[in-house]
Amino acid sequence: MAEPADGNARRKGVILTKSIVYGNIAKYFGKKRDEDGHTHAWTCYFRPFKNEDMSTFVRKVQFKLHESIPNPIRVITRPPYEVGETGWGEFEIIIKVFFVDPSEKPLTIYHLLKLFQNDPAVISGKKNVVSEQYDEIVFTDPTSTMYRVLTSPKSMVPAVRHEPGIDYKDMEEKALTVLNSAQKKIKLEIHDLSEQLKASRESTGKLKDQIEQAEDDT
Ligand code: V91
Repeated sequence: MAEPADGNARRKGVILTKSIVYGNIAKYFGKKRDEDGHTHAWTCYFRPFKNEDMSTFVRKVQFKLHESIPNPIRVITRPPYEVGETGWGEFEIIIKVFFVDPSEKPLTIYHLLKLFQNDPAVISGKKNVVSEQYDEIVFTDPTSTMYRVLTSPKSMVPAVRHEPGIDYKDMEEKALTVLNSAQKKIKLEIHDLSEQLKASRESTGKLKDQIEQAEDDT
């Protein structure tokens, strides 16, 4: 359906955030597979922190895997946004999130695929490796289109599978501490820059007056 004519107008001063979790889970086969030497099955994912259907504001999620893996660029257009593979080694996966509004810059996330952990329960194959990060997407001055899809009430969705044994509350608290201190720092920078701008405007005004005066004198 077509957007309203002002769908691209930005809501100045509005900040909306979305809590997310991304990472991977890995399961050891218990041995090196004869056919291809692969040792692990893994899944890399991008999920909402809270239960919600992210397809209302996410257009697609692109996972860029190691180039030696067939079809290394995997595009997922509907939840769950995840890629499952088998392999033997760790490498960086680039997760690129595209939003419903094409004028919203895609988000790029770097995740190091983790397969190994020095834990007897993991080495024996009894426990899976989980490596994930909590983060927040910050939409500053969203377009009307983004504002609408980010704030419209969501229908109920099946529960997201969060891995057992992970302290999400602790992760969220730690991430929020980092984000709060970053926000304070940015506020200070904005304050300093406004002061600088004010001073520049004053000196521009004075120079304009001098130019006018000089022009009047000729
Ligand atoms: C690492 C299974 C390719 C280098 C040392 C890996 C790809 C790249 C890797 C893997 C680095 C596979 C294939 C056909 C199908 C430390 N692969 N890079 N699947 N980390 O597991 O491991 S591992 S080829």
